[in-house]
Amino acid sequence: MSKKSMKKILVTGSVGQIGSELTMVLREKYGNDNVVACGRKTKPSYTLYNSGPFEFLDITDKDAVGKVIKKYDIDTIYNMAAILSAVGEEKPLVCWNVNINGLYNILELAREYELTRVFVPSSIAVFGPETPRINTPQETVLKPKTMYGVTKVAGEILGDYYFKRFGLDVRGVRYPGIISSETPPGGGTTDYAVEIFYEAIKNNKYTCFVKKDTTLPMMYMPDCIKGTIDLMNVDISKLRHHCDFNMASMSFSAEELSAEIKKHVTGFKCEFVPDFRQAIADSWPQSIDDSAARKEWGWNPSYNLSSMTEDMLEKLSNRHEKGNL
Ligand code: AKB
Repeated sequence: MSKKSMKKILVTGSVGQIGSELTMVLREKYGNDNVVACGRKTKPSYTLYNSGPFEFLDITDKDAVGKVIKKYDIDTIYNMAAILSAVGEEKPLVCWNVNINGLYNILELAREYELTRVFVPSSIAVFGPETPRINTPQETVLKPKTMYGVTKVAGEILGDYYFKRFGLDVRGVRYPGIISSETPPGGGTTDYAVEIFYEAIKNNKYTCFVKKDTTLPMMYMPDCIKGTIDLMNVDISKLRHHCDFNMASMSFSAEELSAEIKKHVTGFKCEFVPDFRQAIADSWPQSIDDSAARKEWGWNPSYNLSSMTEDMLEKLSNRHEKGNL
Protein backbone atom coordinates (compact mmCIF):
# COMPACT_ATOMS: atom_id res chain seq x y z
CA MET A 1 0.00 0.00 0.00
CA SER A 2 1.41 3.45 -0.91
CA LYS A 3 1.84 5.98 1.90
CA LYS A 4 -0.88 8.11 0.26
CA SER A 5 -3.61 5.47 0.19
CA MET A 6 -2.81 4.18 3.69
CA LYS A 7 -5.41 4.36 6.40
CA LYS A 8 -4.47 6.49 9.37
CA ILE A 9 -2.93 5.86 12.78
CA LEU A 10 -4.03 7.75 15.91
CA VAL A 11 -1.59 8.13 18.83
CA THR A 12 -3.24 9.23 22.07
CA GLY A 13 -0.93 10.61 24.76
CA SER A 14 1.39 11.76 21.99
CA VAL A 15 2.85 14.56 24.10
CA GLY A 16 3.98 12.09 26.77
CA GLN A 17 7.31 10.32 27.22
CA ILE A 18 6.72 7.34 24.92
CA GLY A 19 4.01 8.88 22.73
CA SER A 20 6.18 11.81 21.61
CA GLU A 21 8.96 9.59 20.25
CA LEU A 22 6.65 6.85 18.98
CA THR A 23 4.67 9.40 16.92
CA MET A 24 7.80 10.69 15.19
CA VAL A 25 9.01 7.16 14.36
CA LEU A 26 5.57 6.21 13.02
CA ARG A 27 5.47 9.41 10.92
CA GLU A 28 8.86 8.58 9.49
CA LYS A 29 7.73 5.05 8.69
CA TYR A 30 4.19 5.62 7.42
CA GLY A 31 4.18 9.27 6.29
CA ASN A 32 3.57 12.42 8.35
CA ASP A 33 -0.04 12.91 7.27
CA ASN A 34 -0.95 9.33 8.13
CA VAL A 35 -0.16 9.64 11.84
CA VAL A 36 -2.52 11.81 13.86
CA ALA A 37 -1.08 12.88 17.21
CA CYS A 38 -3.30 13.89 20.07
CA GLY A 39 -2.83 15.07 23.62
CA ARG A 40 -5.06 16.34 26.40
CA LYS A 41 -3.67 19.73 27.29
CA THR A 42 0.16 19.78 27.46
CA LYS A 43 1.57 21.94 24.67
CA PRO A 44 3.16 19.70 22.03
CA SER A 45 6.75 20.36 20.95
CA TYR A 46 7.27 22.42 17.78
CA THR A 47 8.36 19.29 15.88
CA LEU A 48 5.43 17.15 16.98
CA TYR A 49 2.91 19.91 16.24
CA ASN A 50 4.30 20.89 12.87
CA SER A 51 5.29 17.54 11.39
CA GLY A 52 1.73 16.20 10.96
CA PRO A 53 -1.86 16.46 12.17
CA PHE A 54 -2.36 17.27 15.85
CA GLU A 55 -5.61 17.36 17.87
CA PHE A 56 -6.25 18.31 21.48
CA LEU A 57 -8.27 15.37 22.77
CA ASP A 58 -9.31 13.87 26.10
CA ILE A 59 -9.86 10.10 25.79
CA THR A 60 -12.49 10.24 28.55
CA ASP A 61 -14.66 12.20 26.08
CA LYS A 62 -15.97 9.43 23.83
CA ASP A 63 -17.79 11.69 21.37
CA ALA A 64 -14.70 13.81 20.80
CA VAL A 65 -12.53 10.73 20.15
CA GLY A 66 -15.21 9.37 17.78
CA LYS A 67 -15.16 12.62 15.80
CA VAL A 68 -11.37 12.42 15.35
CA ILE A 69 -11.58 8.76 14.25
CA LYS A 70 -14.17 9.75 11.66
CA LYS A 71 -12.43 12.94 10.54
CA TYR A 72 -9.18 11.18 9.69
CA ASP A 73 -10.55 7.73 8.80
CA ILE A 74 -8.46 6.18 11.57
CA ASP A 75 -7.58 2.52 11.20
CA THR A 76 -5.15 1.84 14.05
CA ILE A 77 -4.82 3.35 17.55
CA TYR A 78 -1.80 3.43 19.86
CA ASN A 79 -3.48 4.36 23.14
CA MET A 80 -0.51 5.86 25.00
CA ALA A 81 -2.57 8.21 27.21
CA ALA A 82 -2.23 7.16 30.87
CA ILE A 83 -1.80 8.33 34.44
CA LEU A 84 1.33 6.65 35.88
CA SER A 85 1.92 5.01 39.25
CA ALA A 86 3.02 7.88 41.52
CA VAL A 87 0.40 10.37 40.34
CA GLY A 88 -2.11 7.51 40.40
CA GLU A 89 -1.56 7.16 44.16
CA GLU A 90 -2.14 10.88 44.64
CA LYS A 91 -5.20 10.96 42.34
CA PRO A 92 -6.68 7.44 42.23
CA LEU A 93 -9.99 8.54 40.73
CA VAL A 94 -8.34 10.44 37.88
CA CYS A 95 -6.13 7.39 37.29
CA TRP A 96 -9.18 5.11 37.09
CA ASN A 97 -11.01 7.53 34.84
CA VAL A 98 -8.23 7.95 32.26
CA ASN A 99 -6.78 4.44 32.36
CA ILE A 100 -10.08 2.53 32.50
CA ASN A 101 -12.94 4.72 31.28
CA GLY A 102 -10.67 6.27 28.64
CA LEU A 103 -9.51 2.83 27.52
CA TYR A 104 -13.08 1.55 27.44
CA ASN A 105 -13.99 4.44 25.09
CA ILE A 106 -11.07 3.59 22.83
CA LEU A 107 -11.98 -0.11 22.65
CA GLU A 108 -15.68 0.58 22.13
CA LEU A 109 -14.98 3.07 19.34
CA ALA A 110 -12.49 0.65 17.77
CA ARG A 111 -15.24 -1.98 17.75
CA GLU A 112 -17.91 0.42 16.44
CA TYR A 113 -15.72 1.78 13.65
CA GLU A 114 -14.26 -1.68 12.93
CA LEU A 115 -10.64 -0.57 13.32
CA THR A 116 -7.90 -2.98 12.31
CA ARG A 117 -5.73 -2.86 15.44
CA VAL A 118 -5.31 -1.20 18.85
CA PHE A 119 -2.17 -1.02 21.02
CA VAL A 120 -2.82 -0.90 24.76
CA PRO A 121 0.30 -0.55 26.91
CA SER A 122 0.49 -2.40 30.20
CA SER A 123 3.27 -2.25 32.80
CA ILE A 124 5.32 -4.17 35.36
CA ALA A 125 2.91 -2.44 37.77
CA VAL A 126 0.48 -5.34 37.19
CA PHE A 127 2.63 -7.37 39.59
CA GLY A 128 2.59 -7.10 43.36
CA PRO A 129 4.38 -8.36 46.46
CA GLU A 130 2.90 -11.87 46.11
CA THR A 131 4.50 -12.23 42.63
CA PRO A 132 7.96 -13.87 42.34
CA ARG A 133 10.32 -10.87 42.04
CA ILE A 134 13.20 -12.49 40.18
CA ASN A 135 12.68 -13.53 36.57
CA THR A 136 8.94 -12.91 36.99
CA PRO A 137 7.07 -15.43 34.82
CA GLN A 138 4.63 -14.53 32.05
CA GLU A 139 1.77 -16.30 33.83
CA THR A 140 1.80 -15.42 37.52
CA VAL A 141 -0.02 -13.73 40.41
CA LEU A 142 -1.44 -10.31 39.45
CA LYS A 143 -2.30 -8.55 42.70
CA PRO A 144 -0.95 -4.99 42.40
CA LYS A 145 -1.10 -2.63 45.35
CA THR A 146 -1.37 0.63 43.36
CA MET A 147 -4.36 2.10 41.51
CA TYR A 148 -2.18 2.31 38.40
CA GLY A 149 -1.47 -1.44 38.68
CA VAL A 150 -5.16 -2.18 39.21
CA THR A 151 -6.04 -0.28 36.02
CA LYS A 152 -3.28 -2.03 34.07
CA VAL A 153 -4.44 -5.52 35.11
CA ALA A 154 -8.01 -4.58 34.18
CA GLY A 155 -6.78 -3.07 30.89
CA GLU A 156 -5.00 -6.30 29.91
CA ILE A 157 -8.06 -8.37 30.70
CA LEU A 158 -10.38 -5.92 28.92
CA GLY A 159 -8.21 -5.98 25.79
CA ASP A 160 -8.16 -9.78 25.78
CA TYR A 161 -11.94 -9.73 26.28
CA TYR A 162 -12.45 -7.51 23.21
CA PHE A 163 -10.27 -9.83 21.17
CA LYS A 164 -12.15 -12.96 22.22
CA ARG A 165 -15.66 -11.50 22.33
CA PHE A 166 -15.60 -9.11 19.34
CA GLY A 167 -12.57 -10.20 17.32
CA LEU A 168 -10.90 -6.79 17.81
CA ASP A 169 -7.13 -7.13 17.37
CA VAL A 170 -5.82 -5.59 20.61
CA ARG A 171 -2.12 -5.98 21.52
CA GLY A 172 -0.01 -4.85 24.44
CA VAL A 173 3.17 -5.27 26.47
CA ARG A 174 4.10 -4.84 30.11
CA TYR A 175 6.57 -1.97 29.86
CA PRO A 176 9.35 -1.76 32.45
CA GLY A 177 10.71 1.71 33.41
CA ILE A 178 11.49 3.54 30.16
CA ILE A 179 14.64 5.69 29.94
CA SER A 180 14.74 8.42 27.31
CA SER A 181 16.40 11.72 26.44
CA GLU A 182 13.65 13.55 24.50
CA THR A 183 10.59 13.98 26.72
CA PRO A 184 10.91 13.40 30.48
CA PRO A 185 8.41 11.01 32.05
CA GLY A 186 5.80 12.42 34.41
CA GLY A 187 4.47 10.88 37.57
CA GLY A 188 5.99 7.40 37.50
CA THR A 189 7.99 5.45 40.09
CA THR A 190 10.80 4.66 37.67
CA ASP A 191 11.28 8.38 36.86
CA TYR A 192 14.47 8.48 38.99
CA ALA A 193 16.27 6.47 36.30
CA VAL A 194 15.69 9.37 33.87
CA GLU A 195 15.99 12.32 36.28
CA ILE A 196 19.43 11.11 37.40
CA PHE A 197 20.82 11.71 33.88
CA TYR A 198 19.37 15.23 33.57
CA GLU A 199 20.67 16.18 37.02
CA ALA A 200 24.11 14.62 36.36
CA ILE A 201 24.50 16.79 33.26
CA LYS A 202 23.00 19.98 34.71
CA ASN A 203 24.12 19.94 38.36
CA ASN A 204 26.60 17.06 38.78
CA LYS A 205 24.49 15.70 41.66
CA TYR A 206 21.17 13.96 42.25
CA THR A 207 18.98 13.07 45.21
CA CYS A 208 17.39 9.76 44.33
CA PHE A 209 13.92 8.99 45.77
CA VAL A 210 14.51 5.24 46.15
CA LYS A 211 17.11 3.32 48.20
CA LYS A 212 20.40 2.49 46.55
CA ASP A 213 19.74 -1.26 46.41
CA THR A 214 16.37 -0.78 44.67
CA THR A 215 16.53 -2.91 41.53
CA LEU A 216 13.91 -2.65 38.78
CA PRO A 217 13.57 -3.72 35.14
CA MET A 218 14.30 -0.86 32.72
CA MET A 219 14.49 -0.32 28.97
CA TYR A 220 15.99 2.31 26.65
CA MET A 221 13.55 4.17 24.40
CA PRO A 222 14.86 2.93 21.02
CA ASP A 223 14.18 -0.66 22.16
CA CYS A 224 10.78 0.34 23.53
CA ILE A 225 9.71 1.90 20.22
CA LYS A 226 11.11 -0.94 18.14
CA GLY A 227 9.38 -3.58 20.29
CA THR A 228 6.07 -1.72 20.24
CA ILE A 229 6.00 -1.39 16.44
CA ASP A 230 7.29 -4.95 15.92
CA LEU A 231 4.49 -6.38 18.05
CA MET A 232 1.92 -4.32 16.13
CA ASN A 233 3.22 -5.59 12.80
CA VAL A 234 3.56 -9.30 13.48
CA ASP A 235 1.07 -11.66 11.86
CA ILE A 236 -1.70 -12.42 14.33
CA SER A 237 -1.40 -16.17 13.71
CA LYS A 238 1.96 -16.04 15.57
CA LEU A 239 0.41 -14.69 18.78
CA ARG A 240 -0.79 -16.86 21.63
CA HIS A 241 -0.84 -13.91 24.04
CA HIS A 242 -2.32 -10.53 23.13
CA CYS A 243 -2.34 -7.74 25.72
CA ASP A 244 0.03 -8.92 28.42
CA PHE A 245 3.49 -9.67 27.03
CA ASN A 246 6.32 -9.45 29.57
CA MET A 247 9.03 -7.35 27.88
CA ALA A 248 12.47 -7.10 29.49
CA SER A 249 15.76 -5.53 28.57
CA MET A 250 18.03 -4.70 31.54
CA SER A 251 17.78 -4.63 35.34
CA PHE A 252 20.02 -2.61 37.66
CA SER A 253 19.96 -1.05 41.11
CA ALA A 254 19.85 2.71 41.61
CA GLU A 255 23.42 2.51 42.92
CA GLU A 256 24.63 0.57 39.87
CA LEU A 257 23.10 3.24 37.63
CA SER A 258 24.80 6.01 39.59
CA ALA A 259 28.14 4.13 39.38
CA GLU A 260 27.77 3.77 35.60
CA ILE A 261 27.13 7.52 35.24
CA LYS A 262 30.18 8.27 37.45
CA LYS A 263 32.37 6.49 34.88
CA HIS A 264 31.57 9.34 32.45
CA VAL A 265 30.70 12.35 34.63
CA THR A 266 33.64 13.34 36.82
CA GLY A 267 32.69 14.22 40.39
CA PHE A 268 29.03 13.16 40.03
CA LYS A 269 27.44 12.64 43.46
CA CYS A 270 24.21 10.77 44.19
CA GLU A 271 22.46 10.48 47.52
CA PHE A 272 19.48 8.27 48.27
CA VAL A 273 16.51 9.68 50.19
CA PRO A 274 13.52 7.37 49.73
CA ASP A 275 9.96 8.75 49.71
CA PHE A 276 6.50 7.16 49.23
CA ARG A 277 7.56 5.76 45.85
CA GLN A 278 9.90 3.30 47.63
CA ALA A 279 6.93 1.15 48.67
CA ILE A 280 5.71 1.05 45.07
CA ALA A 281 9.16 0.07 43.78
CA ASP A 282 9.42 -2.64 46.46
CA SER A 283 6.17 -4.20 45.25
CA TRP A 284 7.46 -4.59 41.66
CA PRO A 285 9.72 -7.30 40.16
CA GLN A 286 13.49 -6.96 39.90
CA SER A 287 13.77 -8.89 36.65
CA ILE A 288 11.36 -10.29 34.07
CA ASP A 289 11.08 -13.49 32.03
CA ASP A 290 10.13 -12.30 28.53
CA SER A 291 10.51 -15.62 26.70
CA ALA A 292 6.92 -15.49 25.36
CA ALA A 293 7.62 -12.15 23.61
CA ARG A 294 10.89 -13.49 22.21
CA LYS A 295 9.23 -16.65 20.92
CA GLU A 296 5.94 -15.25 19.60
CA TRP A 297 7.09 -12.02 17.90
CA GLY A 298 10.88 -12.06 17.98
CA TRP A 299 11.49 -9.49 20.76
CA ASN A 300 15.21 -8.88 21.15
CA PRO A 301 16.49 -5.67 22.81
CA SER A 302 19.75 -4.04 21.72
CA TYR A 303 20.81 -1.86 24.68
CA ASN A 304 22.33 -2.76 28.06
CA LEU A 305 23.20 -0.53 31.04
CA SER A 306 26.53 0.57 29.63
CA SER A 307 25.44 1.32 26.01
CA MET A 308 22.25 3.05 27.21
CA THR A 309 24.19 5.24 29.69
CA GLU A 310 26.73 6.28 27.07
CA ASP A 311 24.02 7.20 24.56
CA MET A 312 21.88 9.07 27.13
CA LEU A 313 24.83 11.15 28.35
CA GLU A 314 25.93 11.99 24.83
CA LYS A 315 22.43 13.11 23.77
CA LEU A 316 21.76 15.15 26.92
CA SER A 317 25.25 16.77 26.87
CA ASN A 318 24.64 17.89 23.27
CA ARG A 319 21.31 19.42 24.25
CA HIS A 320 22.87 21.06 27.33
CA GLU A 321 25.61 22.63 25.21
CA LYS A 322 22.95 24.12 22.94
CA GLY A 323 21.10 25.50 26.01
CA ASN A 324 18.22 23.15 25.29
CA LEU A 325 17.93 21.03 28.43
C1 AKB B 1 5.81 4.02 36.36
O1 AKB B 1 6.85 4.07 37.03
O2 AKB B 1 4.69 4.25 36.82
C2 AKB B 1 5.93 3.59 34.91
C3 AKB B 1 5.75 2.12 34.73
C4 AKB B 1 6.79 1.19 35.20
O3 AKB B 1 4.77 1.70 34.21
N1 AKB B 1 7.18 4.00 34.38
